[in-house]
Amino acid sequence: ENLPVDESIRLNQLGFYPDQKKLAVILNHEDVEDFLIWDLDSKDIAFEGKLSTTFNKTFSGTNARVADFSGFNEPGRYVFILNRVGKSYPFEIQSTINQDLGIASIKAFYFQRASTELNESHAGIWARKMGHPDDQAMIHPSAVSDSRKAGDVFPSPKGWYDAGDYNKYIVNSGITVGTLLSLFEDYSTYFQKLELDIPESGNQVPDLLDEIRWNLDWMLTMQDPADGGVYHKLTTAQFEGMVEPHLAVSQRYFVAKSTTATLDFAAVMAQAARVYKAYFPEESVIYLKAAEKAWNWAKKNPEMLYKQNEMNEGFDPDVVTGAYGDFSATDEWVWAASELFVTTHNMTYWDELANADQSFKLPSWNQVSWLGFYSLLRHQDKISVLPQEWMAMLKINLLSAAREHSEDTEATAFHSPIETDAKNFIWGSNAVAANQGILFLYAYKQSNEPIFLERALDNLDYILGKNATGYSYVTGFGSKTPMRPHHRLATSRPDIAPLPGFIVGGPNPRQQDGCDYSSSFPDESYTDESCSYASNEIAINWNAPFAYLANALEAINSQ
Ligand code: G3I
Ligand code: 9MR
Repeated sequence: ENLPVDESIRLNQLGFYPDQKKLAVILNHEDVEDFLIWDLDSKDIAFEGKLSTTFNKTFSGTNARVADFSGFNEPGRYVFILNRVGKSYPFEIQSTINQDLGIASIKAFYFQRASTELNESHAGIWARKMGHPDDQAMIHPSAVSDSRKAGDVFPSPKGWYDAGDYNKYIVNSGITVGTLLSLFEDYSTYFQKLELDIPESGNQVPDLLDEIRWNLDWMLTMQDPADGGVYHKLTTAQFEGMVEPHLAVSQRYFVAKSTTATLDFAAVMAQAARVYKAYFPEESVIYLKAAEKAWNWAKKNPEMLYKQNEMNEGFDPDVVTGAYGDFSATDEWVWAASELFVTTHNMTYWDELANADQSFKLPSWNQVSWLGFYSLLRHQDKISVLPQEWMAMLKINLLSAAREHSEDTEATAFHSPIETDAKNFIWGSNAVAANQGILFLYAYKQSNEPIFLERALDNLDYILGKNATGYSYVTGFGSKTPMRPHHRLATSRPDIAPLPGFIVGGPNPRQQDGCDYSSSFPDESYTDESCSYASNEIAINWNAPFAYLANALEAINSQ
């Protein structure tokens, strides 16, 4: 037990469900054969096994072997010991292993709330003063319309800070809220009782829906009531310094309406209208009206794409914060039409879908068609008016994509789907892992094939430590976790631990931040430094799919 922790042993640093596949990956050590699982409570050997004889190569060429201890399923607290080498970080085997993780992944959104103080009773040591009241946000010259002129001020409070910065962007809020509402729709029984310990806890509404509403309230303020168009973002002209929210007081602007923001808004509001109907019937009506108005604006303005560089010519002040620039709205039309159709059953929206590209595209902020298709599949029993072959094609595409993303997993060094393609390592690669996990869970629901559940868990293991850097990429969960995320709420409070429950962006070989990275290999391009916004920032659109994955697995396992 006094063995040193050996970093060549990579495994999920939280642990496993009793009947789950359990793997550790061992780097180097070609000569070692035997491993054992040591029980930290009884201080005894609990299981003995041998490493695989197959060597897989990492991206950097290192030999990797697996230790498979799936046959061991006694609940408890353990370390993995490699004979003559060392031990792993501790882990547990437990039937609710991801419960606290799931709760923290959603509580993270509470920590991101703008326009409110956080009290110690809910936020603990992360209590903070109110920042960004956003009661006097200004119309930027790019956002002028018949009814609103430059310099006019309107309130735009609440919402979640997007990421490590303090701005609020509709496009990114869109996929975030859509993913969280889908999590609720897919596992509503589980969320009836799940407590997040937020100010609204104890009312008659599931906490997840209370939390999401904080952002919906803000999103509503981003629609111009005169014409239904939705502003792209609410932002300072430049990023604020790394200061606490109440000290970040630069003027905030409503910036340019865009087609993508307006359609994402329409999709989210349409979905919210049906989800909240049973809890807040009046809001539900408001949401649907807002969605329809947004849709109508987009119909009249289908080409208003947000191009930040063009916008900066001639406008004062220049706006240089997150662009979320996306030069095709094709997928946003699909998403909005799908959600509006599911909620209203109005065939107008089907017209938009009939000739849509049904091929699978992994969701990301600039690729949202499958948020809509997931919703159509989720509600397939209630929308039987749609042509059956068309719906069948969606299901076929879903399952074959899940197979494709899962293929060759066993041949990768870390036995995870994200590792099967170097192209998965983009800015926010950890959200690629999480979104693949969601794909697998939908494929599992549609087919009942256990391999898909296993693949979702493979990517969760990857996120929590079975990977090329040995980090568990979620703050506060695991033994080696990000301590210096690019997160103004954290960097401005160096005296306390980073806020828990946040997944960082993860390995990104393009390294656009210019920080020092110790490696340039795709899955090693990560540095736990606060300068590293390209690998170590947190963001709501990454936490949402991560929250989906952790909570859905927990819901499935608790059934
Ligand atoms: O479109 C290309 C694709 O063709 C290519 O294969 C791929 C290879 O890396 O790059 C793709 O473009 C990338 C784009 O994201 C779409 O994924 C760009 O290189 C990359 O620089 C860009 O990164 C975005 C980043 O902002 C910079 O604009 C991230 O997706 C996005 O998550 C991030 O979002 C920021 C906000 O702007 C501000 N708030 C924080 C937030 C998180 O970092
Ligand atoms: O903090 C900003 C982060 O949220 C963005 O993702 C990133 C890329 O747009 O930019 C960060 O801000 C940096 C800016 O781009 C350059 N100057 C330093 C800023 C803070 O590190």
